[in-house]
Amino acid sequence: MIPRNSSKKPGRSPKKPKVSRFHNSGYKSMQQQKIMANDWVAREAWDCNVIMELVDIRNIDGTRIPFLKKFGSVDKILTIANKRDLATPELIKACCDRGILTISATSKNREATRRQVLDAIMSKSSRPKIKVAIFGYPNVGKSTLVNLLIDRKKAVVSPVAFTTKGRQMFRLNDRVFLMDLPGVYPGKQAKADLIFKGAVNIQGLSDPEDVFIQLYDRKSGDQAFFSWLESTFGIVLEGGDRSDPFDVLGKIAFRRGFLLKGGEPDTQNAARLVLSKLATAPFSA
Ligand SMILES: Nc1nc2c(ncn2[C@@H]2O[C@H](COP(=O)(O)OP(=O)(O)OP(=O)(O)O)[C@@H](O)[C@H]2O)c(=O)[nH]1
Ligand SMILES: [Mg+2]
Repeated sequence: MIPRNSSKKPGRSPKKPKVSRFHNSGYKSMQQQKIMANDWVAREAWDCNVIMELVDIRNIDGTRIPFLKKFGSVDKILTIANKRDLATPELIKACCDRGILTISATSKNREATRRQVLDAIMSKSSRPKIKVAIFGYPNVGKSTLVNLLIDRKKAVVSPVAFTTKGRQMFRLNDRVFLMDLPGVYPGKQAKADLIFKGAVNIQGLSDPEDVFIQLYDRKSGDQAFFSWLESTFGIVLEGGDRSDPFDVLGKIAFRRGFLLKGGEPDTQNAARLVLSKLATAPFSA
């Protein structure tokens, strides 16, 4: 169904893909999943009363889904920034200044968070029954938020991107129904960008060292990045140590005991470890 107040009329309604066509084993299949998931977006966004766009507070603009606007009136879109516990006070303030609600779906203060989100949903629709579809990049915390809102651990949560494979409907109360959806992201993006956004299954990467080097080049002028490497992996990076990303990986490998036959550092494994830890780093690309 196309909403009456939709500014753009879509052409042909996209076909809903079969759940079995979704995959979760590496980068290539992730691209396939994205394309299929975009079909879901079209379908689900038309049918629901509120489109919740969950973004990562550490990279609000980088984790938005602009094409949601094509599938429903802008008034239906409710943008919420999650993972506030990982953000600096400056980031939180910038978000508030933009009028975006900030939450932490893993907060201990569950009832207050639930109330805030529920109020925001209610402010978007006055219908007797409200169907809310939750969209967002993989790993932004959609399923975690669903569990918080329904106060049960019904949606599967994990730090691996693309955990949710199909849509799942949950009843929040007599009035509000929530739909958890697979992660989506717009357009073709560099792998390094997606990793910084937590949208890549790191274990499925065949070239973690190459990706680490890309990230390293990008962050080489950022003191916060080096401080994070030092404190997270228990290494010391003096001026000269910073020039070669392989030296950094070598230090991390030795520190963690990742060694190959003959005592060489296993830099592939070290790179994979760094990339996976980025999901909880206090900064973004
Ligand atoms: N620190 C922190 N971690 C969070 C927060 N919300 C979710 N997470 C973590 O982020 C990871 C991903 O959470 P999910 O709820 O599975 O994310 P999702 O958006 O449903 O991911 P997909 O189903 O893969 O699209 C899990 O390890 C969560 O514990 C938060 O507010 N703060
Ligand atoms: Mg999920």
